[in-house]
Amino acid sequence: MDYRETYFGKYKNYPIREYILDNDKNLIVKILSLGGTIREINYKGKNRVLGFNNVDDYINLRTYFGAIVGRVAGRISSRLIRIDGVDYKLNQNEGTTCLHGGQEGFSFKAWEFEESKISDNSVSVTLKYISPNLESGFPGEVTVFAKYTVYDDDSLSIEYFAKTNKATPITLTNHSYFNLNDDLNEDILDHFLKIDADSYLKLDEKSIPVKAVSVENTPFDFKRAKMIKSDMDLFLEDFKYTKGYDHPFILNVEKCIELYSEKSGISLNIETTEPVVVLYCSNKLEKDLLLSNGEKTFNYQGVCLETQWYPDALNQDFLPDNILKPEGEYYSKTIYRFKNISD
Ligand code: FUC
Repeated sequence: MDYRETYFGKYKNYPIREYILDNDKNLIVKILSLGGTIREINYKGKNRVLGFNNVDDYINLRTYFGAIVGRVAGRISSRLIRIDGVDYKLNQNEGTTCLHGGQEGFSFKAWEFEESKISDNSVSVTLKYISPNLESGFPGEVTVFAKYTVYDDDSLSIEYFAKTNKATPITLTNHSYFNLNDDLNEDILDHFLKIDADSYLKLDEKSIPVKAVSVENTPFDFKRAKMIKSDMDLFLEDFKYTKGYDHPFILNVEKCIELYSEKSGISLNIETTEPVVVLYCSNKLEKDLLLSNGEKTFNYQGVCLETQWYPDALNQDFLPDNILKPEGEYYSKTIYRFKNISD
């Protein structure tokens, strides 16, 4: 187990650090203090996620590559939210919706180093961010910790802890774009994907949930592993605005998600405490951005599997709320386990 740190760049007056968690076997994870961003997941000598090599690209291009997304991941449909009888005006950074915590989202903040730990079978780093009252319009000062742990069985866990001093909605996730091919120039459409979900959320033209629908006989049935492209017919109504999968799946009790590339033989298994995973396949990723290993971006280059609470829960009567109260504590955990089929 090994822990290292380097200087990555500067953002405003903050030095941005890169924290490197290495299990001395097959897995090295690089995390930036900027947005708690996973910049690289090196498994078996190859990088498996999309990332940039400078601070400006992370700030300006707003791809959310590898970042922690918050205070509320996903879209909130209304400008005004009413909490404990008080109206709050949210920042609207995507037309009339507040996407991924708004303009002042957690992804674009310099997080502080809290601690790092090494044990016989794991190495971890914990980052901290204090989100001020009314940041992007949300009520209450929220203190968040994100703990990243790399284990000797080639898994990575991310744990999120948060406290608030006023009732506020909170939903955190990590926005890594996975590509398990050995070559990031090859798209992810022939990755096999399995999602243990009996239903998904149908979306309106602004990608706001309308209702929960059974996956039975729809392209959203991933209960048995199938290639992402198998049923991705872009002429279908479901894909009209999203240009492919960009939908929340309601996970069954097992909460198991599996991604696999036949080309490399590499698989990723995800387990989570969250009720939902949003599947997004970089449908609208800007073209020709320069990635950290020299490749250029294109559509369907990465798969995001964003484990989280139900999107727009605050405004949808058919979905349970995600309000954190001062007496409560937010906790969420997702584990990402890498394997090579030939091992
Ligand atoms: C995902 C999607 C969005 C958006 C963003 C960058 O979370 O749900 O549509 O494009 O990522």
